[in-house]
Amino acid sequence: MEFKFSKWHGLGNDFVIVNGFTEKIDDYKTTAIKVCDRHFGVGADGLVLIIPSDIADFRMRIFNSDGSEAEMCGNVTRCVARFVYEGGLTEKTKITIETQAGLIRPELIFDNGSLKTVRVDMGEPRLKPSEVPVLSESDSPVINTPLSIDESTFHITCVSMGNPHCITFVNDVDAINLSEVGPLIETNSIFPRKTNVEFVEVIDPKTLKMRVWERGAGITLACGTGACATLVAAAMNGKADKAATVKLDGGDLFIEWCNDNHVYMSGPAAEVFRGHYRE
Ligand code: ZDP
Repeated sequence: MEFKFSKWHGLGNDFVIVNGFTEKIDDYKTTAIKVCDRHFGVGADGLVLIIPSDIADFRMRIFNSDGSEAEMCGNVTRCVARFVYEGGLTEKTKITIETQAGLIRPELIFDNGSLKTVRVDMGEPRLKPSEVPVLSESDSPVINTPLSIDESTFHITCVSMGNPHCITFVNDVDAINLSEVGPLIETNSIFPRKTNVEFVEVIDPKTLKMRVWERGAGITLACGTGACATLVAAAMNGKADKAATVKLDGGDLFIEWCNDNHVYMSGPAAEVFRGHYRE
């Protein structure tokens, strides 16, 4: 198998992006595992395919480094928007992208001809437990609800941005042993499709510090959908305004939960290199 690819990152959350209009990949799952491997492959948190859509400008599919498919993704969307615009696949600066969880709309924002930021309409947060999904006795949102695992109790808030997120507020986010507690929450039986796991420290109502353990990928430097879910969770818990900066290990994202109930994410996207994969 051979294909051309381009390597991108959004705040250090890195991806191999493949133009599925011209390149052919046999088995997405196995290829994702191989390509994402940091020693035997290219090295990435995920493999992304851009393919034709019947309902939007493009469709994208994302596979985590363990081969599982994610319904949605934030950092990828900003990278894909630049990829299709700069690669001449579209002339639009406001693009629609079909994902497994619905449509998202990235917009390239320029300042004097150079790209300033990519702002993405990530759609509405989904809060009903059945939509996250998270098992719960009632169908009202899971907000600050105790979850006991082994000796520890976490007060969790669950938000779907198309993919599941479980947010816990803590006093000191650096004191959390993410590689130990992350997988315990990710695979807990109350999450039928597993979950992404976020620990969040409130610096002030306009500034949140978040670290993430991603479903299917482990610790990553940033998670766009996770940052959106974090802002929604913080606002619902009365801990932050409806617009705030979310500080991640790889840098900052600006998140707004607007009056149309949509969440908007603004941040950078960068291409690092292009290559030709073969095996
Ligand atoms: O939901 C999942 O399985 C995530 N691991 C997918 C990747 C999310 C991403 N890091 C983001 O920025 O939203 C791309």
